Amino acid sequence: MDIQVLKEYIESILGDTTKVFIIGHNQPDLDSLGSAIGMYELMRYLGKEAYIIVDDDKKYLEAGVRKLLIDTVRRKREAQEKSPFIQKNKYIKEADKSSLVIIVDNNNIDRISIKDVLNLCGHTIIIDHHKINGKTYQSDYNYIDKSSSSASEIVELLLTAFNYKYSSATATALLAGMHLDTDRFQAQDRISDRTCEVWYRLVHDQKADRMYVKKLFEQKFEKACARGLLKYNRDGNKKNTEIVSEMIYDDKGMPVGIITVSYTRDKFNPEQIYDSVDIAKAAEDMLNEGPANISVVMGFIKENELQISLRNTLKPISAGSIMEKVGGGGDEAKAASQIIIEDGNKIEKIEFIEKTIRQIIKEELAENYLSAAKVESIGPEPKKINVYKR
Ligand SMILES: [Mn+2]
Repeated sequence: MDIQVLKEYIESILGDTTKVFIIGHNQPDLDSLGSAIGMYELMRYLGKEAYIIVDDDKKYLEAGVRKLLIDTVRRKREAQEKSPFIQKNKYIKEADKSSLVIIVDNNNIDRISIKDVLNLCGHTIIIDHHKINGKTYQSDYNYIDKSSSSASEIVELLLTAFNYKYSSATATALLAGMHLDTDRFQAQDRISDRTCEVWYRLVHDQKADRMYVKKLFEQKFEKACARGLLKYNRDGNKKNTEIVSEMIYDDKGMPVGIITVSYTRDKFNPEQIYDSVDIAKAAEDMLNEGPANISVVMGFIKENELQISLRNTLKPISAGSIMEKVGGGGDEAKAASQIIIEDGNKIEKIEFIEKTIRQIIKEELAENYLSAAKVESIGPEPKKINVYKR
């Protein structure tokens, strides 16, 4: 891919363009937001009225992303400029045939919030580094370079192709995007010589704030602490995690061992909204840190949407087949389900769902563990079944 071609394409259509709308994927990450901020600054430099569309509710954004977004708005306000960010409804009001939409860090049409109103604008461009697939949108010009570490890397190359000395704040946002998608420059296979050149320009020429980027990633750590609060008891006898032992029997019906299942949900703030990934990770943590062979974590991911994540270490139990019974799915080791909880007594409803899952697991164990000899660990960190000594 040649960045000059992208530059020339943008120049060729910009004369007829009045407004530019930049959009990353839904539930934006730091690369999506960082590359959007970079394109915003370029469009402003080229004299265009520009906007970044983020239609996600701020409170559901990942902590680091939310911080970068809020700090960007604050910085603009301090410089007496308007916020770059708008929501979908503003796009619908403002877009017309002289508008350009630039999609960054995404080429999947299902992952943009303005999918159904994309035809309001006259032109579209994609700038991305993800694989193309059946959902790839064919814009007027698709610049998709899989050899780039990140969309932020491509946007930096474009800024440089325009010979534009972008601000330190934009360098910082782009650096955050590259950090995320290269796993903080640990993922060797995603880093090229070009990645290193871009990094050098961001940090040394444009003075990206490396300490700030570090803090954005620490926000993730704070979330990990939130995960800890979800798992462990906060007060006296009340516990968020309950360990349940299920007996297993031999062929003669004699009890020969115990399988432990942990059930976790936030009993102190039952309506607390968690990140979907945190719930899944908490279920993994329960296997790695606790005595459980099977762990179940339940928590809200939206006001009325409950997620159940299940992790399992034992064959022939299948996490997927348990979750299928409550409308979800997965494989042997990992499975999940998302359930819409209509208004009414939410807590009662969660308790009922938990009871149902306990029953399903009990039945699943009864079906599969008539003989303890069948039990086989499928890891990742195998826990021994507590077998009775007789
Ligand atoms: Mn990316």
